[in-house]
Amino acid sequence: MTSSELDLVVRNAQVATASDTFHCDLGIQGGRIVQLGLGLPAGRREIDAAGRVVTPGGVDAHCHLDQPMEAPARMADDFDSGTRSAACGGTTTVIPFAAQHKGQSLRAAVEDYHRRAEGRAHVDYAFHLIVSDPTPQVLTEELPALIREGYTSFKIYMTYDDLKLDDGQILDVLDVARQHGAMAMVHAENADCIEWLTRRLEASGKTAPRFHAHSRPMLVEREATHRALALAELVDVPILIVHVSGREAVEQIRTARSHGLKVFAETCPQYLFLTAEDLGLDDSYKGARCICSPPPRDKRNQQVIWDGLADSLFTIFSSDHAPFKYDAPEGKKPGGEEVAFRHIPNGIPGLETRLPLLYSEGVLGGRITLNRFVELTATNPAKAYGLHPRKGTIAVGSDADLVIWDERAVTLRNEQLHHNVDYTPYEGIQLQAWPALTLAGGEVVWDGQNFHPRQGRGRFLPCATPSLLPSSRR
Ligand code: DUC
Ligand code: ZN
Ligand code: ZN
Repeated sequence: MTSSELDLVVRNAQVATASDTFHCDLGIQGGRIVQLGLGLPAGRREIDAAGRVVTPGGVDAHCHLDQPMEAPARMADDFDSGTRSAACGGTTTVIPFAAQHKGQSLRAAVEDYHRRAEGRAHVDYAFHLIVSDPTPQVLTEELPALIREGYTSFKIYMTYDDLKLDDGQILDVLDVARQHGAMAMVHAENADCIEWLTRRLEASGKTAPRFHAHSRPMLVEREATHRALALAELVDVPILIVHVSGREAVEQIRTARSHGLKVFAETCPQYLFLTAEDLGLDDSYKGARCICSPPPRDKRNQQVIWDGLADSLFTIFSSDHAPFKYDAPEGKKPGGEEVAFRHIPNGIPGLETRLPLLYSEGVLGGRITLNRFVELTATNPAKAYGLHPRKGTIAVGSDADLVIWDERAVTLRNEQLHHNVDYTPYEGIQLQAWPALTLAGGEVVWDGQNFHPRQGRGRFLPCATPSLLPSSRR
């Protein structure tokens, strides 16, 4: 190939990968990176990245888009608005969840979810499964077949009545992960403890949003994390604990690792930038905006999470984007009412703000290295879910999914975001950077001012076996 055939050259970039930072030009052809070098000849299009850091497009491996909910709740973002918002915040691959409802076949859940995504996504996407009804048919036929077809990760819940599995069911599902080399993700909170505490709070009239945090103290997460780790040890399979919120779960994970267990861990922006006080200091309903599970903790626990990001405790940094409008009957005010916390949909938006928050406070705040930022937000999620090296890195042959960073002061306002939610939990926060440009498959999707849609740009990505798993499991 002659270099004149290049579609695009990104010039003078300060490229960061999970392992290295280096200065070079990037040659892009047919949506992929085909050359990395110094002094590449002119391309058909040129972008000057002089003085700018360039990282791989983000891989958001935990987000909920258009996930069917029990009425009246409805997610505010579908694949259109959710992936638009992702792209404008530098994320070029999303992995939301195809959730099985009890009584539904897993295959039907996947087909339904494909219909929701098809033709609407602006960035590439894969699916995790949520297994809520592990019938013999699911365990012996559907799940193994779906893993073979590229759905190589699934989430299991230890709480939420409509999703939770008991310990025997968890063991059965983990055994399928072990046999077929899939990645099992666990939502670790003890359902019975939450129910018991919630009833006690309700009995004493404590139903305001802030009591959500009281109903799910760290002990609840600690116990379930410990149990999930024990169940995985019994089955002898690696697991990934999602949305770890603070010290007690972190300690369980560190201890399990020190005993040689293969455990991966994920955390999210809400555990760095929010505390339980954001759910309210009094009985105001506004705190409903920040209701998510596990709930945000306190400043000391934020530091524990930062420490785990800086050392090797955490594998992945995801958003857990679960978008509900605040002032809406299908959102945080079910049926238009201010209801008791147990009835408020759980989840907060975060697809667009995940990378700028961590880049600003983590990298520019001196808490993590630039390479660790790339590892947590792109490379490891791509490896954990079988998308690497096509996604999650900057290398010859990888998709040309890139973020060019603009290191400038930004005061975050919901009106500048592109999701379909009427608030951001991070309103008014001072950021030090925002993507100046996002490239997805070599096309500009965000230029720092405007979003550039193209119908059908986002493609479905079947996942390979996770490359973070030991090779004997692949
Ligand atoms: N917790 C979850 O487990 N999922 C979505 C949102 C939330 O708060
Ligand atoms: Zn969860
Ligand atoms: Zn979630």
